Amino acid sequence: MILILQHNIMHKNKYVLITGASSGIGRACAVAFAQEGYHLIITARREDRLIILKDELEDKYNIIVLYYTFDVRDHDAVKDFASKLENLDIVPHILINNAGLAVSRNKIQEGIIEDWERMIDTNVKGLLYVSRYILPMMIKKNTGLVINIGSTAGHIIYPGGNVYHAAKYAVKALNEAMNLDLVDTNIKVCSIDPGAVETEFSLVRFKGDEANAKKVYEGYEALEASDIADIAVFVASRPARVNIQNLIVYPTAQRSVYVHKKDS
Ligand code: NDP
Ligand code: 8X3
Repeated sequence: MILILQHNIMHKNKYVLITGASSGIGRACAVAFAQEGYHLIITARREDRLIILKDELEDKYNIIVLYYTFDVRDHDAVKDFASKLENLDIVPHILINNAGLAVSRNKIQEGIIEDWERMIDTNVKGLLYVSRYILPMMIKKNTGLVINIGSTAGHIIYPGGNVYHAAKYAVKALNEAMNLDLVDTNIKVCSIDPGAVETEFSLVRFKGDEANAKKVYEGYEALEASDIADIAVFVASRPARVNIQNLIVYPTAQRSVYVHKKDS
């Protein structure tokens, strides 16, 4: 309890805004930053999960957790969310652009257009919408950090990954661009680019097919969502002069696109 109170004093009144906090890496970031005593603004589409998380973290860490339910692909909803924060006079100190997904693993010539739209609209346009409305608020305070959750899929291609790769290569480009655009501010920008992390990612990719999703993580130890959250906390705890632009993080059993499975 004493430790928790000390942390709260350290980060008093600093908010971390996390998109996609209802599951996986986003949820783990919420827990990790709550442990550090930050207040949270958690967002996603599934309200029931956000409410449970809010109650759990407020009780445990004596912090404020605000939740907002919206789809990052919905430009008007994102704009409306940002203006609600402005009306409350709340400016996030840290923005974690995490909401994202892959859908299917078809070849381009067999691709499903709707899946492509979901990937590009969520991973790229969603990140842009949120950044467009939150960054000006952060710039006014001239302090803070943006963490973009990219992927090793933004660095190297595997078969069937096509449009997901295109989206994550775009996140890599936007991370570099954001760094340049903010060079005359004190706002730091980092992308954390993980390899395989066991979350609901594959369940979403395979449209609820649990058996197929499970196979992705069989025969080796994938990263856990909390591994990425710990790294986000590390990035956020560097001195003001240190800007980590990009971190690539693989499970030990994965090197580039190769995963060493026990039975392989
Ligand atoms: P999960 O499926 O567990 O979590 C994804 C989160 O994104 C959920 O909270 C979901 O919330 C939210 N989300 C998805 N679409 C939208 C949307 N349109 N609007 C708002 N929120 C949305 O997957 P991960 O935690 O693994 O994924 C998080 C990020 O990490 C993604 O950007 C992913 O690309 C990236 N990543 C994942 C890796 C992995 O192996 N798992 C590796 C590298 C990167 P809800 O459905 O409630 O809206
Ligand atoms: C998610 C992990 O391996 O599908 O970005 O690229 S992977």
